[in-house]
Amino acid sequence: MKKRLALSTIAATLLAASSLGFAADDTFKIGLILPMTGQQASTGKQIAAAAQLYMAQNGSTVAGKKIELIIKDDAATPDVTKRLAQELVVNDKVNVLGGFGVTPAAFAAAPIATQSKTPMVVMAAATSIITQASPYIVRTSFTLPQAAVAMGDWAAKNGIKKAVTLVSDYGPGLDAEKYFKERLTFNGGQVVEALRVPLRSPDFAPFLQKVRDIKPDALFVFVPSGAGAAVMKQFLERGMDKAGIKLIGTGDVTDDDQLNDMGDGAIGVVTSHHYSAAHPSAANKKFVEAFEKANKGMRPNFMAVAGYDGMRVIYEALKATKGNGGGDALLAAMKGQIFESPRGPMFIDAQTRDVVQNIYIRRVQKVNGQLYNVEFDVLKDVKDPGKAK
Ligand code: VNL
Repeated sequence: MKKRLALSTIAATLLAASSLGFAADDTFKIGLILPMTGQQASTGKQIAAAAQLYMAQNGSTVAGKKIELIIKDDAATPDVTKRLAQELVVNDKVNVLGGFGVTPAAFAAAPIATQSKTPMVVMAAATSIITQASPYIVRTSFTLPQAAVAMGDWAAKNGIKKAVTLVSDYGPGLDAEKYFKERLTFNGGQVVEALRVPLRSPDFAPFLQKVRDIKPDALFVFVPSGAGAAVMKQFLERGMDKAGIKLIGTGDVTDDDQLNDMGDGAIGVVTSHHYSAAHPSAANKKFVEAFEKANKGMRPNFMAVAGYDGMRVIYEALKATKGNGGGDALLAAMKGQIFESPRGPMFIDAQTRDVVQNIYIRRVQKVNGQLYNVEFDVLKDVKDPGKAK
């Protein structure tokens, strides 16, 4: 009863806000909700920096509208995300919502996007099902099934018969675990143990000790961006690499934000992902150089590229609607966009509103004295395998 009352109050407020119509002024507001503090702060920092770079490079006036970027910190806490999304829609009257560092944050904001008909550009969260939480969601990051399936194929073809999976115990981790296992098993391999660690303040030590005892051919890991260095450190400290256990995973674990500080022990780790700062294209070279220059040498990671592309999707939608489209028109103009991203070719599938992109197989190598994920194989135009089920 109480819940129903609260929901109807929100709906009434949103209705009142939207019936006022679009602000008669010439501003176009983009409200990004990002984890700028707390455990996922690196994700917020990367996306905010990339969004600001995109604006610096492409100007802040589009189709006669002055773009205003509003960044709010939710510390990856869904209750806060929800409140901020409401405030941005009702008080600030943003035209587009964006950001969303973790899956629970994206889910918390989805009903607000639906009720207020505000396009919501997901720039980080990567659980497959997120795009189904609202018809107003468009995603520019990736999905864990996209990346994990590629690793399941690669592992089986590269002598990995027995694997253990170790994932953060929430949406993206469960997707990674499921799709890696399905694919490895399909290819004749086996997951002998599936370990899940808590998302908040994870202690990897007891889990890694267990893996050491099992001694599989490989340990497949998914942890969210920002947690990879801790896993790598503990893995190496236990001498697991020397014991013949290969570390593999989705590219979240060898995140470009942390990779260069992981030490030479990380060399040789193979992962699958949609973006590497070492992606050899002119567009990426330009992006990485400009990003590093604007951010005191900070290397862009897969979060940054999704923020950058997310801004592009918003800018192009604003151009296509000539500055006077509401939420539905903007959303329609986001669907089906196709362009060259620093990651490679990228496409927003009009049916699913999800990203279709290349998934690369990469190996950590030293290039000019720095550690990078060097791409050596590619699966082209991968759709989210989660959508087919
Ligand atoms: C998520 C997925 C978050 C992949 C991540 O880092 C990540 C998520 C913050 O969906 O919560 O690398």
